[in-house]
Amino acid sequence: MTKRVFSGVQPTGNIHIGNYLGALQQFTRLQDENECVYCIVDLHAITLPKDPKELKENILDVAALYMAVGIDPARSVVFVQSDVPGHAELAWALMCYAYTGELSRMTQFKDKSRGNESAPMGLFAYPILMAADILLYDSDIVPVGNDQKQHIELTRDIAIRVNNKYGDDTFVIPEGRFLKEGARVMALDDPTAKMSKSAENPLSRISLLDDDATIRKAIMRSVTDSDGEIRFDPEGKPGISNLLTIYSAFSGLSQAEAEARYKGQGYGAFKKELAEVVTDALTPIRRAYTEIRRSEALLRVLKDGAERANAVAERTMRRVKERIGLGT
Ligand code: AQP
Repeated sequence: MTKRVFSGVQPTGNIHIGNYLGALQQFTRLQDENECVYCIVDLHAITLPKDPKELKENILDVAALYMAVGIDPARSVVFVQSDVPGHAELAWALMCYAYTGELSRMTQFKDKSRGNESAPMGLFAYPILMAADILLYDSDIVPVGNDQKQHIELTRDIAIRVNNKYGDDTFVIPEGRFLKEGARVMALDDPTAKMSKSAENPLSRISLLDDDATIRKAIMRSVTDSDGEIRFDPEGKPGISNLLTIYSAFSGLSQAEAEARYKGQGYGAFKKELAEVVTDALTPIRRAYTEIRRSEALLRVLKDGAERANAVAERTMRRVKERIGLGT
């Protein structure tokens, strides 16, 4: 039976190779055998303040990037979250079944709020909106990076809780889909932290739209260690291990094959070849992006996607409201 796949990316600029390897690359692969729904999650983006003009542009940037990496709107539903009202509506209902204790334990909230009492409520409630995004489409599979594991678990817990109260077929219980390699790409300037869009240092990441010179510079300056051996050991050698992960993801070689290939060579030579492998892979994406971003078809794709998504969302909301006892 065909499975329903759902996932999303925030329109916050600087989409990087962590987002690509952890999420986007899986999105394109899953299209062949599943019914896929891919969202640009703009409601999530406002959990931290954004410039309205910039946000609008970033929404279209991510939509164009989706297609540039190979998401095909003829096969998959591509749309913007705030164009489908069911996301916010279901999030409110789920909020009434989630516990403040379980949300307080979310590491992403703890990292981003750092105990600040004026952290926005949206930052705290973000995982519930994510649960609504997923459950609204009766999703079976959710391809995401490792950093989202905890939020997927929470989604499952809330869905099971609601099902226990109102009937097993209220929500489909989704499963996270994580890659073995590339599920957590680390920052180039600090391989103990995950690569992130919002990190201050632009050389901490490789953005999909960076030019070749910037990519080379970021890789050549990446933090490694002083023992000079190219070996996969995330605990002892986080920098080199991260570079090997990136190399293997872009070259198609396994980590062991990559390790064997560079055994006995210096870090400089390895980094140079890594930069080549990465720029070779990203150049066609950048070219496709430029063309799609200029095209008038982009807005039509998003409008059509929102209509298709809304049809599914309205069906789910009717079911959920009926079970809970809401409405006339
Ligand atoms: N470093 C990463 N390695 C692998 N996967 C990653 N993802 C994010 N960072 C890495 C995955 O990318 C998808 C989209 O992420 P998002 O846009 O929803 O936001 P995020 O997880 O908050 O991404 P960032 O880059 O870390 O942004 P900031 O700095 O704003 O917090 C998700 O599937 C995510 O797992």
